[in-house]
Amino acid sequence: MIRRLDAEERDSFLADLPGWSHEPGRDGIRKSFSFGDFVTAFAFMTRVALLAEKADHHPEWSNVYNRVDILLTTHDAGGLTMRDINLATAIEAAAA
Ligand code: HBI
Repeated sequence: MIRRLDAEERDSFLADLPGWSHEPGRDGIRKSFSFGDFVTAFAFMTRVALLAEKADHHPEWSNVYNRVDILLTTHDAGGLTMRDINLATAIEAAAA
């Protein structure tokens, strides 16, 4: 079982994840992305879907037109783990 990160670890990783913030209610991290239009937003979601599948770690997310809201938390651990940090890092590259 992968372990949850403590607050100090979480805050130090968040410092390197621009725009991501802690969601206390779920002990996860969240970020809202906005793109030029729906198709660009959905293309981003497609890239993230493939990354998630490769990582066997999946986001909780919603899409409204050009916006994509993402929450990352580890269900198996009941909170934030390195799997979430690693996927957020990969998502940042996919958004670039
Ligand atoms: N995604 N966010 C998240 N949390 C999990 O615990 C998780 C997952 N994707 C697949 C997965 N676990 C598998 O290891 C099985 O536990 C379903």
